[in-house]
Amino acid sequence: MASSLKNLSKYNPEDIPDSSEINIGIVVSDWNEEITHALYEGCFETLTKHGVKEENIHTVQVPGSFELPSGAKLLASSEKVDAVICLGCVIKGETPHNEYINQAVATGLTTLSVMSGKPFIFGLLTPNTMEQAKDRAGGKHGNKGVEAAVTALRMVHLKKDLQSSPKGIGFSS
Ligand code: DLZ
Repeated sequence: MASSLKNLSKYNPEDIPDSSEINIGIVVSDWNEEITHALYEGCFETLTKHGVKEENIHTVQVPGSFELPSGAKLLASSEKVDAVICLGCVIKGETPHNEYINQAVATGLTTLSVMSGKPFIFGLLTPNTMEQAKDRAGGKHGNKGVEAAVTALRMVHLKKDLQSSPKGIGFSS
């Protein structure tokens, strides 16, 4: 499997333009907080590394990953944000419960993104074990929080580029 071979969080920082005027929302799930807080640290650090001002990063916590889409919607409605990053960790259990949560989050965030024209980023770990989660929250496969931050910035810059270009496809703000 590809992920057993590499750190998935490697990227070229020069690919991300200055982000000092960007506002970001972050929603963090309390479930598996050892993991989600590590994701948050990686995410926050990456945003500030690219110039996002600390006062322009708006963070809220939700009880579990199932609440990520509704928390994201509430945050986007109450703060001026260019993108919302959702961080959670659902570990596979003895029943299909995890599948329902993961599917609901994926569908919820896709719907929010498409309907609003604003990026809602899927920073949800869906591991089989706690060890796999640790590997992806600052361990040997990097930190999914870093990837989520990079994805958010890339999507915000993509939207800005399209809006400012004559060939822009006309997103509403
Ligand atoms: C109930 C539950 C379970 C069993 N497992 C997880 C998990 O591994 N990760 C997670 O983020 N949340 C879990 N939850 C909580 C649900 O996401 C949700 O908060 C509750 O079902 C209430 O809606």
